[in-house]
Amino acid sequence: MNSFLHVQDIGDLKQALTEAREIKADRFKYQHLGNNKTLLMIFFNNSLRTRLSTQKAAMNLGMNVIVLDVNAGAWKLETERGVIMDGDKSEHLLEAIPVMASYCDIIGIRSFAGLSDRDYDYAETVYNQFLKYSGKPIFAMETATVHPLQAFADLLTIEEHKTVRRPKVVLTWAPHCRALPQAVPNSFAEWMLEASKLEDGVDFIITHPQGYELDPRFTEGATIEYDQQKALEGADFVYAKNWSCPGVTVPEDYGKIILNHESAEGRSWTIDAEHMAVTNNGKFMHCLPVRRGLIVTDDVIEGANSLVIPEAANREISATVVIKRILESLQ
Ligand code: SN0
Repeated sequence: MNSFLHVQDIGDLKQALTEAREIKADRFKYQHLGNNKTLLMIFFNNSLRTRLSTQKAAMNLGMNVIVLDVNAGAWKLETERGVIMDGDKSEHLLEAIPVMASYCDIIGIRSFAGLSDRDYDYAETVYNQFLKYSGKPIFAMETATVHPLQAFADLLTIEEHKTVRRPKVVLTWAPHCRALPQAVPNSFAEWMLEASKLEDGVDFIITHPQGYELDPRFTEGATIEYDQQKALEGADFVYAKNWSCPGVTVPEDYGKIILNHESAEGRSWTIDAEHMAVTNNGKFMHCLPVRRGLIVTDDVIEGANSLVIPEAANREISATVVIKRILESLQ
């Protein structure tokens, strides 16, 4: 595996899940694989779970790890070509990439969407520059449009906690005070739709206010239900997430908040006990970090049906599987 962005990159999903369970039972099983290999993790944005779980995963595999926070001590990096660099950015990514690549064997990248230029974000410009100019295998630690390590961990969590053969999984938009990327819902939709093709997979529904339609390349074939209450009825898993306008129906709205969290309608999307009451004793999921009172109420996230902690713990497992696959392709 030379690049990890999409569910297709992991190959057979059932096999990947089997491997995840095997690694969870013995997470140091492949410790020889990473001997004398170095992972470089590059962060253009904040991180807690990704940073810790991916480093732990690399350590499970016996690797050395270097972490670079681009915004905390490195030169500010220019990412666009054809600009006169007379501002605050001292170094161009096109020199920085091969330099960084010379010190490592695998690169993980966190680079959020800028949310101002849809084409730039959806072309995965930064990620693809790393792929092109590093000559190393690259994996996404949340890029402009995807967060596959999260979606893989989410699928594993659903598999572990389901009580019926084909659970009903609902992705619901929830209000937020800041404009957030679409990476998490994009990947969640992509992975759930792939899982829905499995015999013992999932039934997947997305609910969001009008105008928040996700890019069809991630939701092709998904059921969209604009009535949140109707979508939540009988749900076995409720996956809440805010995202800003994907600009699918109104391109000028890309990256904007189009339903304010302070409006009555916005607030009506917050997951509380009343919302959970119509589900099938549904489990609550969120990738974290989560804003209480906006996305979810304290009682729901602290309740017995909240999976947010096991979900985060599974990030170590998904990352171990992915880095293991990359190491195997380097052998
Ligand atoms: C990121 C997002 O993509 O929504 C990372 C999630 C894993 N979330 C945020 O940036 C939340 C920031 C905030 O202020 O709540």
